[in-house]
Parts: sequence; C-alpha cells; structure tokens
Amino acid sequence: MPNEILTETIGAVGVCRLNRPDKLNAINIPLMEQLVAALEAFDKNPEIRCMLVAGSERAFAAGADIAEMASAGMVEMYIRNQFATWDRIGLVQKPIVAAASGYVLGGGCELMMNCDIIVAAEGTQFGLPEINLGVIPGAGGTQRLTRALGKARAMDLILTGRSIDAAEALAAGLVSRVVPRESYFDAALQVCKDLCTKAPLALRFAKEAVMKNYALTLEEGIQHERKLFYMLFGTQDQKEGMGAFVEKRKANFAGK
Ligand code: DAK
Repeated sequence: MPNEILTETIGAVGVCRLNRPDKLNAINIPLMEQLVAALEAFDKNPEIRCMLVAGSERAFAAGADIAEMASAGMVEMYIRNQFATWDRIGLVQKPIVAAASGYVLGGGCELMMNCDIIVAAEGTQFGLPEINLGVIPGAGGTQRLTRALGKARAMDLILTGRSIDAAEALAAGLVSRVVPRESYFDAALQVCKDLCTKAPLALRFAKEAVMKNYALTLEEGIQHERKLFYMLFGTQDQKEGMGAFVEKRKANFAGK
C-alpha cells in the first residue's frame, strides 16, 4: 500500500504529513486509515506528548477524494462505513495541532476541525464546498463549523460553498493563530514544543474538558431548556412577574 501519509517524531512530537501532493492531499480511504492508525500509535507511545498534522504548502487537504465516491450509491456509501475511521480521531487523548496551509476544503476542513489547535498560514483558503457537488458535508462539518463560527457564518459558508481566507477564519474563530506562509510548519511545531513542556495528564484532561462542550446536541440543549421553562410556571415568581406586567406595577420577587 502506498504511503498516503508520512510520519516522523521530532522530540516528543508525533508528526503526520498527508502525502498525496499531486492530488492536493485529497483524503481517500487508505489515507484516513493510515492517519488514524498513526495518531493512535502516537497516542499510546509514552515518548510522545502531542501530535502535529500537516499537509503541503499548497494544500492541507482539498477535500475527501471525489473520484473515490463519485460513482458510489447510497447503499455502498452506507456499507463502506468510512465515518467509523474518522470517529476514532475523537478518541485520541493527546492534543493534536493542525498546520493549515493552501486549500483546506470539504473533508480537509472537517479533518482540521477535528484537531485541537489550528495554526494557519497566511492566505490559506477554508471552505465546505460540498454544496457544489450536490451533497453536504458528511464528516461533522455542518455541526463543527456552526459551533465554531455561529449559525450566520456557517449557513453562509455551507449554503454558498464559498471559501474564506486565513484572516477571516481567524476573525471568525475557526483558527487560533495565523502566521507567515514560509514559517507555518515551524510555527505549528513550536506550539507543539510548548505543549510538550506542560503536564501531560493535565493536557489530556484539559482537552477532555473542553470537548465536553460538544456533549449536548442542540436538540438536547433545546429540550433541556424547555423543561426548565415549563418548571418556572410552577413558581410564585412567574405569577408575580407576569401578573405585575399585566397589572402595570413593579414586580416583587420572593424567590419561591
Ligand atoms: N478529490 C479528488 N481529487 C482532487 C480533489 C478532491 N477533493 N481536489 C483536487 N484533486 C485533484 C485534481 O483532480 C487534480 O488531479 P489531476 O487531474 O492532476 O490528476 C489535482 O488534484 C490538482 O487539482 P486541480 O488541477 O484541480 O488544481 P487547481 O489548482 O486548478 O484547483 C482546487 C484547486 C482546490 C480549487 C480544485 O482542485 C478543487 O476545486 N478541488 C475540489 C474541492 C472540493 O470540492 N472539495 C470538497 C470535496 S467533497 C466522508 C468524509 C468527508 C467527505 C465525504 C465523505 N466519509 C467519511 C464518507 C467530504 C467530502 C468532500 O470533501
């Protein structure tokens, strides 16, 4: 099997580079399987404290491999169950830093959003252009982009398929650092080296705690909110507050 990714260790950093430069690192099934296996191996390796995922300067990844799925039908896509591989990234405990550059599109952007800290080269293009292929993002893009950018921006990007550059991505909160193009890899590596100086268990726990933010779905959150809303109609304060409004007087709340 060709090496769809290249791995190396730099100090205590496990580096994974996507290695399909002639296809702009389009993510095919072997690439994702190799990437996830490498991340899991680094995660288990006690010598490694964090991981760095990078592409080439021209493309972090221009999406999932369109050629690989172009002729697949619904049943074939379902049976392939490729998302099972992607989901394993979420089980990696050590921090993953992404060095984003060039094109970060579709599945490439979704892969990047699975990473924990994103360092982007100036001029990097981010987008979820699946709409232009007659589909929608399938590897978490509609959910993660909306959580990262908010509904207004996510709708804009996902429905139009347009890209934003690194400056806009920084302002919108999709990435946390933008650095000169010529030094993006070194800058991301420097972030990793900084993480390597931190308490390893605290790093894992901090990552886990932040990820808990994703634990409730919007639907669960809305249902939770609704129950609390109904419960307030069992309080005196609700009667007092609304009653005072209707009677055009100031409310006097007793906290009951
Ligand atoms: N898939 C396959 N090949 C790709 C590719 C892609 N996403 N992107 C680029 N390539 C290939 C091109 O076909 C070309 O190959 P050759 O013709 O040389 O063999 C080579 O990379 C260079 O690309 P271009 O010649 O097109 O280069 P340009 O500079 O002219 O244009 C571009 C760069 C990024 C604007 C253009 O390549 C482009 O529009 N690429 C497609 C971008 C895109 O639509 N990305 C979203 C793909 S859909 C899933 C998980 C995730 C997903 C789906 C399923 N499962 C787990 C089931 C996600 C879906 C997507 O990402």
